[in-house]
Amino acid sequence: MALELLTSPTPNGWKVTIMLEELREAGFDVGDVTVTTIEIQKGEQFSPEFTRVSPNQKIPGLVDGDTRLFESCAILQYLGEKYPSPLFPADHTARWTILPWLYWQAAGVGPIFGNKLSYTRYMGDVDEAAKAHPLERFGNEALRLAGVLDRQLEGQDYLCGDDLTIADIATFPWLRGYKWSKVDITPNENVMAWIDRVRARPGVERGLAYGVPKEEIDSWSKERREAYERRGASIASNENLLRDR
Ligand SMILES: N[C@@H](CCC(=O)N[C@@H](CS)C(=O)NCC(=O)O)C(=O)O
Repeated sequence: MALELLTSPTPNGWKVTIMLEELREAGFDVGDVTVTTIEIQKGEQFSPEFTRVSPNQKIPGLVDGDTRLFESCAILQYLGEKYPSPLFPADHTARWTILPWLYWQAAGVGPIFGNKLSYTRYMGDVDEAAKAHPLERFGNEALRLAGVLDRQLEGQDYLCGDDLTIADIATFPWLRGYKWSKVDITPNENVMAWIDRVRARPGVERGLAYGVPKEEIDSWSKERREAYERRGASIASNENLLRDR
């Protein structure tokens, strides 16, 4: 039965499309994945159909037969277990090297870079003075996290050693968007080299092309930038948070 991915072209969505393409690169036949785009600026994440897959009403969601999954990192782990490879090796010790970094991404990098991005780009109707504190707090914490990543990458190509793993796949989409979230991670040389290394992989290239014209993967057109700002503004609005009450 075909995997069904419910997603959107955002950092959390690209984690899963990159994973699927990296699995194909690793030689697995993951089949014809049915990809359904959830238009989050239109509120499709709140539909009863999507909520059945993702009770948290956020993309991505994955359906594999009777299994319904939400949370991007859980989906990466599920796919890694289903298709054993260096992306998530079967070996116990190797798994427990990777899993803390996967949790670190889910609990730290995603929320912190995501909040920094929201205050930097999307909350156009919030007073500048009111934004100053969250911008400072999330900006400083994002820089600290980039420093943690830089230390971890010292002397190794990927987060957990010589191979790309689900921890890299989870972390990469947020770090590569540092200009968009305006977090100056550039002094972290190991991180910058790692971004280039991960980005150069054909599987990553194909995964990032989901929902984005190939020629715009790295250089955004005015239209795309505006579309992201509109979408981000509707997601970041307080109205969106109150939607399900
Ligand atoms: N922790 C979740 C975060 C998912 C998430 O924040 N998804 C965003 C798009 S990147 C979303 O669906 N936002 C819609 C909303 O907040 O209403 C994961 O890793 O899957």
